[in-house]
Amino acid sequence: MRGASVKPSDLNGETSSVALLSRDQISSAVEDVLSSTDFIDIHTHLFAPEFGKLGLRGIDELLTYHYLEAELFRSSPIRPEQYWALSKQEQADAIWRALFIENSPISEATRGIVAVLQAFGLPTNAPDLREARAFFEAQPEEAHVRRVFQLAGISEVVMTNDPLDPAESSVWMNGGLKDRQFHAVLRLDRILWGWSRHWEVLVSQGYAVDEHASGNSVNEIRRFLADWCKRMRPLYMAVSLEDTFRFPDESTTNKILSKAVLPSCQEFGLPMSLMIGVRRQVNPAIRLAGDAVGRADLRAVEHLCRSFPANRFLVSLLSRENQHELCVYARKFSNLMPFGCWWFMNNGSIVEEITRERIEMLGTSFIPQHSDARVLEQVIYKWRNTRVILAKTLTHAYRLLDADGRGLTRFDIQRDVNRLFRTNFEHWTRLQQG
Ligand code: FIX
Ligand code: ZN
Repeated sequence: MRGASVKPSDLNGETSSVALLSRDQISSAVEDVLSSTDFIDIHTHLFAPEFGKLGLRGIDELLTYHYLEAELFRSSPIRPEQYWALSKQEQADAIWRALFIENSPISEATRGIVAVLQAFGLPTNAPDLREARAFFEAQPEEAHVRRVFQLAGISEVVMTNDPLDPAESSVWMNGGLKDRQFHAVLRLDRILWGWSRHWEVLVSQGYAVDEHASGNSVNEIRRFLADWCKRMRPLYMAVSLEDTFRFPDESTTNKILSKAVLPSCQEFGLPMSLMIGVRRQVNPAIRLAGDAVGRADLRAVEHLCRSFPANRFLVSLLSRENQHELCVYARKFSNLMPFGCWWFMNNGSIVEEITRERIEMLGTSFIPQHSDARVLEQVIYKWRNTRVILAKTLTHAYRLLDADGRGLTRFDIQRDVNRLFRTNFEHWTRLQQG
């Protein structure tokens, strides 16, 4: 059974979880444990069924993922303004033609589509999308969600919930989240770095704030956060930040972060997730695909971890060049939890490198991956790829341990995998705080 943690007392005999594995058995034991353990997907852009059309699924959404849109403009003469004028189905057709028929789909994102089609027994080289469309349209929503989770080997996913998004807030105001396989996250981008464009929305909701977050604004933002925590019951609060993010400084972002958000996180026992390193809209013509990456100054993370020792920080960084520093800071601050290989980091070669480095520097005290899925079925290929890389990196680490003279059991492997993909997160959130 997936997700069950194995206790030595449950087992006996030669094949038991407490029998020492030979060097040759390590690899298959690791693969076995990884494939039989359900993971928690700690950061996605998926929505529970009660959020209706906000939840994206099916072949047209899969193909028009912004990772693939970026690739389309490299392999087709179509210009962005022509592409945006097409219907969703026409866009998907254009991407299928350019990236799957006229070229081999060997990039990470295109292979992902092939893996999803294959998982459902659909043709991976069809001349058009008719059969795939008919299949996805015929799937009853809730049963399909369960099947996808099962194929992906995940028990729960964590959403990204923006309280200032009118489409979302109407759901929260009218019953909110019910599905127990989805969890909420209070995402604060519009408040933390978009304050000058969004403070009036808070005013319209009855909070007495001003443009500079001065006077009583901080208390009012805390009241706003308290109301939304009650409504959403989030597992953490979150923000994505540019590579130029600094802390401390005199910005409104830092004022709201240090005087409202972090004290509220502390009050409600919630970690704060910082995703740092995006360079927004370097090419606005390609919309969501137009963001890039920049190396961040991690002294900001250092200051935050030191100045707010009672707060816990989940941190993911977009630049490959920042990854080693993050491990070093995690060794200095136990209130810092590195997580995931975010966005441009989520490619096999880089995931392997980062994960190996994290294991070497942090043992099992980090969270290796999240999917960042925007379209439901993406979790199938993203988690499959993660398991393949993790099997390699964990096997490597265990073989080194074996060579150093410490025998290893399946129980040890199960305990480590549980920690990496479940309990490190559960212990930091109310999932295991009652
Ligand atoms: O800010 C974020 O959470 C990012 O992950 C996304 O907004 C980004 O567009 C993405 O989809 C990356 O995978
Ligand atoms: Zn994301």
